[in-house]
Amino acid sequence: MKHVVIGLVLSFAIAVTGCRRAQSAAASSAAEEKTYPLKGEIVSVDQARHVLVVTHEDIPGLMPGMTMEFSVSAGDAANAKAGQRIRAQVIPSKTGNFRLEQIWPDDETSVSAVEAGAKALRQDTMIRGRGAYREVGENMPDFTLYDQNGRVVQAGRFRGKMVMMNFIFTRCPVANMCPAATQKMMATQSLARKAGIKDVEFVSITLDPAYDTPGVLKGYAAERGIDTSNFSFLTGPENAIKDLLAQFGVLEEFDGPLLKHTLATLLISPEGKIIHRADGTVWEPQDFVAKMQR
Ligand SMILES: [Cu+2]
Repeated sequence: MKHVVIGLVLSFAIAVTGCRRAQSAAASSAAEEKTYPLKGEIVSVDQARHVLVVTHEDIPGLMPGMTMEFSVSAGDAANAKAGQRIRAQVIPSKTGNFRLEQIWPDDETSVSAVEAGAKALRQDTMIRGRGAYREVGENMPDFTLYDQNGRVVQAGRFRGKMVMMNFIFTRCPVANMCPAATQKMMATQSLARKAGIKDVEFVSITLDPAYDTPGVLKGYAAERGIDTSNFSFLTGPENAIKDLLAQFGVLEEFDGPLLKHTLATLLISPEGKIIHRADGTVWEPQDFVAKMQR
């Protein structure tokens, strides 16, 4: 255990220079804009214009409840369906246009499943205490998160399949950290397919759930042309992500606006056991494929 801790600290020190979440001009100007929490139901979706018609509850300080149009990102538009309940942040513009960001599913079934999952994970992490970190040979922790489509995904869904898992965030601006990790996951997915390996799933969990909503992850995958038939991007409540990172041994630390983190890439057996782990950026897609073939 001691060796593991030292190993992690070392790789953290090496990787610390890596990934920094710099605030772009757009992000910082967005941060200065006043936002208002919204709860409502999607009435219709205009995919071409990226516009949702939403019936929303009263928004104190902004407007009473009504049915109106909001512009959204491409990823949020792609996920939206009439009849969905959502919560989001409204950003009014001076031109009288209203934008929705931070869109999350808000139907009772999804919310209670994800909350129950986060609570169970919290308890499990507390009970494990200093032994929260799961080494190779242990089972992966249970989790309930949202995928990039806004669907609830539980760890159990991957039983019977191998899972290659890593941790990234979409705003990571450092080319050799998260962007490179995503490229290598894609390369592994393609190599595994060419090698005829079936029953393998690729999973990237966000380190930055405050920004990475299902719609943001959807946009991230779409912009990169990622084949999401067996590659999902997961997000969820901040406390659940924090507990998962502790259990998977991924270190993360905010230094002002900068998010510094380590990288870990894991292979999980069809029975849910962690069978291989690569820390940092130095691993080869073909090594993971070779391990999948065993
Ligand atoms: Cu990164």
